[in-house]
Amino acid sequence: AVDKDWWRGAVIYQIYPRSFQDSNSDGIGDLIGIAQRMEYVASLGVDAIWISPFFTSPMKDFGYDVSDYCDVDPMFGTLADFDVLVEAAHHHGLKVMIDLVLSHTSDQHPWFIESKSSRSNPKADWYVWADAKPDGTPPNNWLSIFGGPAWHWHAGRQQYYLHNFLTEQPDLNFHNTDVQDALLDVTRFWLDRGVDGFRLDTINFYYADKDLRDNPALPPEQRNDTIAPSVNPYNHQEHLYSKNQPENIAFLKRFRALLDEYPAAACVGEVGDAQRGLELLGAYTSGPEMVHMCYAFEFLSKTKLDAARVAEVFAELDVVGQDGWPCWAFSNHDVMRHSTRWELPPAAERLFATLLMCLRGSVCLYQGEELGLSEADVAFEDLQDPYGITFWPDFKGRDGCRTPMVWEMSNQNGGFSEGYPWLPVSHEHLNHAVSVQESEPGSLLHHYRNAIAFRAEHPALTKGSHGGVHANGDVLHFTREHDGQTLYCAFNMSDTPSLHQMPKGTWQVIGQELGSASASPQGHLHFGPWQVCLAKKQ
Ligand code: TEU
Ligand code: CA
Repeated sequence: AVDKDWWRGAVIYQIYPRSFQDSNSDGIGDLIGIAQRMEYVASLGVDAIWISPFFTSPMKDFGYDVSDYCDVDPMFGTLADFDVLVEAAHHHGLKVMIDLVLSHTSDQHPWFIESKSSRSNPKADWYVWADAKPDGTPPNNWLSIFGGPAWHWHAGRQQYYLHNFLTEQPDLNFHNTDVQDALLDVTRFWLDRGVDGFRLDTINFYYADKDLRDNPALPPEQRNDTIAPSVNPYNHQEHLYSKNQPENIAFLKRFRALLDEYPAAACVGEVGDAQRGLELLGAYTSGPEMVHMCYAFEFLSKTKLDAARVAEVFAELDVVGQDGWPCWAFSNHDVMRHSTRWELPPAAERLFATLLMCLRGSVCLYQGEELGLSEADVAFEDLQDPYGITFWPDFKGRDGCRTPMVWEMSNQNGGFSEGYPWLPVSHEHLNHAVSVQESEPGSLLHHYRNAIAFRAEHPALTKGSHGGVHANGDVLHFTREHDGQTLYCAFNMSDTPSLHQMPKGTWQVIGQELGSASASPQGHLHFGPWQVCLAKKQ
């Protein structure tokens, strides 16, 4: 029987195809390379892979600018290679999720080429076009995440078009149902080809306000400056009309209805919103006709993840409702790797790995996270990310988390490629290569395997509810419960020892392979630095 609920509590391994494994020595990872490494991915014990975009693309945003949704970019291979990859994944019991970038296309997509050709062609209204103000300036004050106004002047049509990201990523007009239908056809194409699910890029950007009203300024106390406002004022605006429009829900319901025609397809929607993230997560995932889960940004920020912060996030999540299903991540292809971002000592990396595997929700692991890779130092001359090139040195972009995966220490490119890698392999990373950690029983890689296996063995962790997430000083603790199984999870999120009292009841300490602390008969826990305690109710 098909398990329709496979995504609930799943561990999803994110693969950035350019940087995973190169099979033909051109210095760029590809689909056959991924297929060749499926055994490794399966050995981690994860449930699924999410592959960042591999579709035909001019690569202005490294694949997040799609010019043909139904084909593979020659750089990554062919549709036949994709079939090989799906077969390899399924052979190892892994689900395949692909990354659908539906909010915008590349400016080289045939839809856009047609749309820009006149104001009267059949696709004239497929993108968000608007006249200039009388003085020639853009129709409103919306800004692009990647810098400057969100509007680009097109001399041919004598109009502006909307782009929330690069100028080469024009936003589709979701108010037009033909656009929606075309995107659902794309989705069906991949479902028919055997994919098990989707990561949906920027679902909160699908619709733009029909009247294109100006965005208000964001109150100072809500501003979250990752980049100085003098450099990029994006975070000083409340994206009230360019984002999070109520109509998104209606489209997502159409999307879900299509998925439900297939036996067990699931999706995770990406909702990046510094202010309303959890509220939107609740709105988009609560109920069987909504998206299955939302990708949560709460643990991707610079804010140090201490016990109080984790408790606070879960308390907020309780407000949005127990129905909502988050998908947590500490690292991805857009943010600084978390070991560097949070300056974690090795013992803390282990604690965080265990914690991630104990949270209610699903989990994404980003390639190399299981090796404890740090953010790579990429010199300006080697930068590839347009976001980094624009804002250097205030913001160094996303290349530091996108350098190639390291498989072998002895090989100069870490076994990634026999060619010249598109981004340099970090020399520091070589010490953490898979081959090194495989042969060390106490390595972080083995710790991740143990933590993932621990999660998989306990339905309370994958499917269970939690009885409130609490912070007692530096100690984070909660219970997880499912079908008569109750687990207790406690984490000393600090480099100083700590005393903690377990809840009433008889508990058997488990998870010794994860360094679980033993308790006194009275339930006293003497935590060492960054130690955890996992226990099962008798
Ligand atoms: O990222 C979306 C994105 O950039 C947001 O998370 C943004 O940082 C946030 O909303 C700011 O408030 C996705 C992809 O992951 C990224 O690689 C692409 O560049 C982007 O979409 C555009 O497709
Ligand atoms: Ca290649």
